[in-house]
Amino acid sequence: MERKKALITGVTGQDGSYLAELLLEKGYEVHGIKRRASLFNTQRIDHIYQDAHVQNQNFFLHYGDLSDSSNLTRILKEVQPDEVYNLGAQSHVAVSFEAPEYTADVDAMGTLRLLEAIRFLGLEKKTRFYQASTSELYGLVQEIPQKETTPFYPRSPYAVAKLYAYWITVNYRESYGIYACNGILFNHESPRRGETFVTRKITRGLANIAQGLETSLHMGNIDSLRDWGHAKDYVRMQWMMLQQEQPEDFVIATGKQYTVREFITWSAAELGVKLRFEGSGVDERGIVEQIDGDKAPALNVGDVIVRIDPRYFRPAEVDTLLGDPAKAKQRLGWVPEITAQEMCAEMVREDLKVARRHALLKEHGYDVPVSLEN
Ligand code: NDP
Ligand code: GDR
Repeated sequence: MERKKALITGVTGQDGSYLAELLLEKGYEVHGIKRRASLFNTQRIDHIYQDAHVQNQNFFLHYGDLSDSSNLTRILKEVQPDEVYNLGAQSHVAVSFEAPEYTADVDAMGTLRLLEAIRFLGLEKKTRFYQASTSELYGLVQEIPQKETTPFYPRSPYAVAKLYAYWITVNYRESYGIYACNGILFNHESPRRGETFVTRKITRGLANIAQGLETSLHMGNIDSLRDWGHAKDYVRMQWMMLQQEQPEDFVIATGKQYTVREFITWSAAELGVKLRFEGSGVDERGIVEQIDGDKAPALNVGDVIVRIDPRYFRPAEVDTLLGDPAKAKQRLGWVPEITAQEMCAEMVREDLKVARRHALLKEHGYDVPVSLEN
């Protein structure tokens, strides 16, 4: 039997890298679209990418962009994929307030461009389509927990763009019989998470502080509640959704929620550092979080200051998200295997390794690449 071909947009991102690994393990020929950038941007997939000059490759990269229809159509024509995973997006909610038009072009129109290319090339019966939809669609929450039938109320240009993408995916399924599904994924993280999303900002920032590379952590709304899972568990479900007889939309979540503040506290406990919260938004207790005493001396860095900085507040916030993954469990037998706390510990461990390397460099007089942009 010929091996299946998959095309992944956003292959250089967090989910793209885990999904590419999964599909390669399953024997797929995997094609990914990467953007041209002035610096290397394939760090997350370098370990699975063989030298392009070697024969018998099963992982191929194509330059492309979701804003470019002719490019997408050409790649689809060349690859003739059995499955398309549309993971590419300007995926940062706060950035979408600063670049709303670009976000709409890539996240909304980009999805339409791919679906139109499938139709234009007559691939409706061959190519299955996965759309990376999001819990941000629920925004101003209408029901808790949120499930497939919960009404949407998007609260950012990102979420509004993703709302279009959600519905155009449904529409092409209903209008042209394309096997197209939405995975409505709640927040999922990993050591490969982009550095400016809240979890990674925390684990990276605190690891750097613990190693004396930074002095404080500047945060926005630490009282918002999220349902955090692990990206590895979630890409497994992306694949499972495309293996069904009939295309359907699924919520993917853990069914548990925690505050950003709790995530900070777990990370500090893992590192054995003490926290002190300062700045506007600090609660009435004056907030001194005492962390597990016997771990504290190990790094001996004193109190870590978490400063609340309104710069990270959003014009409209999504205060609480909690998903109900019952349908995914009943229909596909999917359950998440990694808890938020385990994931946090893994992220801290990985960021600490990097911070230690950087601290060693610094100790020996070399420059340390610590970006303060967050
Ligand atoms: P990332 O931000 O890590 O990755 C986004 C990917 O999209 C990167 O490969 C990026 O390329 C690429 N990309 C950005 N703009 C374009 C463009 N104009 N054309 C082509 N590719 C582009 O996101 P995640 O991996 O975390 O998320 C994957 C998808 O799932 C996204 O669509 C996101 O919106 C959605 N989602 C994510 C959730 C999460 O919690 N992680 C939850 C729900 C939905 P480059 O590397 O060059 O920047
Ligand atoms: P989110 O993720 O907006 O839910 O979107 P993010 O990690 O950016 O924010 C989560 C919550 O933390 C609050 N927060 C901060 N966020 C960031 N980034 N930086 C801070 O300093 C900070 N302080 C507090 C935020 O206000 C928010 O409430 C992610 C993305 O992956 C989307 O692409 C995806 O669709 C959704 O998850 C589900």
